[in-house]
Amino acid sequence: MEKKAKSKEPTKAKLANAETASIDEATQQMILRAQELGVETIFDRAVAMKPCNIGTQGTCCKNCGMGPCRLPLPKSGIEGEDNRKGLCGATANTIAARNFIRMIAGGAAAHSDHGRAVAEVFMSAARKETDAYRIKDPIKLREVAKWLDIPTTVEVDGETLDRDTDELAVAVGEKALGEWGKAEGEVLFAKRAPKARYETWKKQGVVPRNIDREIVEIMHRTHIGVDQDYRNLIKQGTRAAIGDGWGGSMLATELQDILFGTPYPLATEANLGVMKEDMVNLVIHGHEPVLSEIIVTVASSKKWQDYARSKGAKGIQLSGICCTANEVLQRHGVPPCGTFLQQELAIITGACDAMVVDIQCIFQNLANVAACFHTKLITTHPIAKMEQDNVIHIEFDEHHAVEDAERIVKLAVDNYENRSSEVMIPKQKSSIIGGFGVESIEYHLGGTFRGSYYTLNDNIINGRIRGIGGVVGCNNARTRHNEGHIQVVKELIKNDVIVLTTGCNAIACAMEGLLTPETAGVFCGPGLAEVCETVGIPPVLHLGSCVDNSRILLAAAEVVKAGGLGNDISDLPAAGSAPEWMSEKAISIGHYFVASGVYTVFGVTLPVSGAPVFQNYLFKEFEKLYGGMWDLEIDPVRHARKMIAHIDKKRKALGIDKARDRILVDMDTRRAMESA
Ligand code: NFS
Repeated sequence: MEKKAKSKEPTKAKLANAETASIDEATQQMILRAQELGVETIFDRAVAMKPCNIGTQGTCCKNCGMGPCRLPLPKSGIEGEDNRKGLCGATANTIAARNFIRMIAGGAAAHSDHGRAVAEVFMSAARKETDAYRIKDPIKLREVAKWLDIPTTVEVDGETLDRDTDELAVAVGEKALGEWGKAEGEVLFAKRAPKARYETWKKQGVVPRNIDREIVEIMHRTHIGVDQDYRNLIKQGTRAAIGDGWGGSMLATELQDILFGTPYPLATEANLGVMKEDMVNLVIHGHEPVLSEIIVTVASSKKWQDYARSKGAKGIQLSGICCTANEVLQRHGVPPCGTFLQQELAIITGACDAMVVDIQCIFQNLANVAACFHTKLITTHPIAKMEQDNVIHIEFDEHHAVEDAERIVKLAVDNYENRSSEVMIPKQKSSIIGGFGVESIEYHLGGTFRGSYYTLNDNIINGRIRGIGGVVGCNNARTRHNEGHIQVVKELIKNDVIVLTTGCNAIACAMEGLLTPETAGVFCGPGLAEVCETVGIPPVLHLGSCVDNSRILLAAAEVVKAGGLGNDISDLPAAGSAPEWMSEKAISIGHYFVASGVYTVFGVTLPVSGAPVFQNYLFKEFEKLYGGMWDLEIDPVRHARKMIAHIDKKRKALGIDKARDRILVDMDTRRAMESA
């Protein structure tokens, strides 16, 4: 038989279907545009390459040179004893637990190292080694000082005076930096959790000693032949995750607020349509706001706007991707041009004159995409470089922050005239209100008069607000871009659950127009709509970047403190969610939510399905230990309904499951109720 000659034609790469890849029209248009130009994006790669079935189950061990040992669940399931083991005898539970807590270590390290970098810049600013930064929120400085056990007053001639701000800032910076590696004691912010929560952690032996140590210990315990009990492994994962949420991430948020200003609500726009054809487009991408803060100042200065005009542009348009976007959005109103999955698309517009990146969530493929256009891709962080030759590295240092920012802005402006290909910027963009925080929620819902979370609690108790949903996290190219985010959030607000959002979920909601007060009348249940319309807030509150999930923890602690809803976060009618997670940071966040007492549902997949006993421990047994537990639900509507069911369970336990009749009370009755 004659053999068929093999075709010499290169096989055509499979391409993504734009409509099934994303729910967002701007994204769909740009996927098609990329395909038309022959530029490959993550959407195409996700079609061409399937994930590993064993890795997604969490049961591939490559922690030594004898493996990888692969222990997938047999197709027929496990009947009787589970005899699967690696060469050393490690069970599926041990392997999945080791992998899981290594993900926590990766995520906690990323958040915490970000926090440390901010603390270092904070120290330089406090010591006046740089004049690019100064303390912008002295009130928060004093509050944080108290939590770090630093005296905020001094006695002078028998008089108690406020300590000098600069001197206090140095003391805060030094103490904060110590939190990463101090030899004794425990992470000080753990005491910011409600007392009952702290007691639970004490009882379980998971109060972190310092931030770094818990991460290092994960690496030790997961080395071959060390910890081989999934319960003990995850206990260490819990300690490291608490060290992230209530340590590294919280310090990052607090120090950034002190240094750059505590966010208050402001208006801007979101999606690729914020880029402007007749302006220099400089896109800021990454996570650490220390450089982007200065870029915002430089780029908006008259000097540089004039320079852009001298080059024929109408000015400089900044926009952001990922969490750097959330940082400069919440403090300056810089519009986000997209979520994690849209980073390549911003360049494919042909209008991105420069993209400046720092750390985390940055595709290496940006360099390949930038090479197809005139875009200058600039890395800035000593720990995050790229091997491709077309990438420019301008190493940022806070001691010459303004000079660095000016070099970057100049590169972008000078590149404006080099636009070669036709520009195609999608028109889509939505108006948004972003930049909420623990303080502004208190102000908006409590007012200056009350100054507490009482009003929020009151509305939860009377049933207008059914509960609180913390919906956060990434995009994941294995699922339709933004579909999970939007469906989960819409289902929650439809059922009167107020949503606190951060990270890429926040940007997805922004793009969908959910971050406006007007949304309330359209998508919310009647109770939540009434509250939002009365106080003029959106039903979905943008709380910032992923390290700012610490704001959700602190808001939850405030709700507990305000009273009437139990003694602990685990008593609250609240639930967490990451519908499209993909990063190790998301696993660390999910785990500190759970350890803080929150029922937390993830979408897409969770790498524990190959180890049913370990999975059951996380999904069920954990509730007995911490009051919070994990869950996985791929279908977004069912995902939201599971959260609502949990919220209802908590309402019932609190005895507030039957909403009180909404009767108008006169002042005398109200006074009587309040004094009761
Ligand atoms: Ni969070 Fe922010 Fe987005 Fe995911 Fe990445 S940007 S830190 S990790 S992808 S939400």
